[in-house]
Amino acid sequence: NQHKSVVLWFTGLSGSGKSTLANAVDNELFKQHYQSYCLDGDNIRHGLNRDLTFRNEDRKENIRRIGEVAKLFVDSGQIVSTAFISPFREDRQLVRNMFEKDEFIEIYVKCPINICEERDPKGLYKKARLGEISDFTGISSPYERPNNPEIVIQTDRLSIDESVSIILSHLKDKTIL
Ligand code: GGZ
Repeated sequence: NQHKSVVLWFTGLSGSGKSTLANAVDNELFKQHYQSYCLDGDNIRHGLNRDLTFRNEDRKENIRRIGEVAKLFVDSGQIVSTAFISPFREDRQLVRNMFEKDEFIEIYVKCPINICEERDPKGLYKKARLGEISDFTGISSPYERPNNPEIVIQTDRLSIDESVSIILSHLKDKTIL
C-alpha cells in the first residue's frame, strides 16, 4: 500500500509498554501491507550500540545513532517505529530536527512509575532499588516527559488494541496512510 515515510518515536519509562506497542503497530502495518520496521533494544542495544552504557553521555549517543538509523529507514521508504526510553528532551529534539516537520511523530507512552515498577517484567526496578543497577531511569536517573508529543498513550488505561488503533487513526488523519 502507498504511504508516506515517517518515524514513530515511542518514548517512556522502562516497563511503560513502548516495545510492546511499537511492535504491535509494526505488525498491524505489515498486516495492512505497508512497509514498516521496528527498532528496539533487541536489535540495537544488543548490536550496533552494544558499546554504550546507561550514563547520560552514552544515552545521548544511543539516541543520536538510532536517529541516524531511523533516517536511513525513512529515506528508504519505510514507516519506522522506535522504542527507546530516550529520557532527555534535548536528545529527542535533536532527532526531531533530523527530519522534515511531518516525518517525526513523537508518541509518549505514559504510565505511572509505580505501575511500571509493579509490572517489572525483567526485575530491573527491584535491582535498581537495591542499588544493584545504577543510573536507572525514574529511580536514579531522570525521565523528562515530552511537552508537546503528537500522541499520548496511557498504557495503564488502554488495551494494546485500543492503543494501536489510536495511532493508526492519527496516521490516517495526517494522510500518512
Ligand atoms: C534504564 C535500563 C538500565 C538503566 C538496563 N536505565 O525495560 P527494558 O530494560 O527492556 O528497557 C530498558 C532498556 C533501556 O534502554 P534504552 O536504549 O531504551 O535507553 S535510553 O533510551 O535511555 O538510552 C531496560 C534496560 O535497557 N536497562 N539498564 N540503567 N534502563
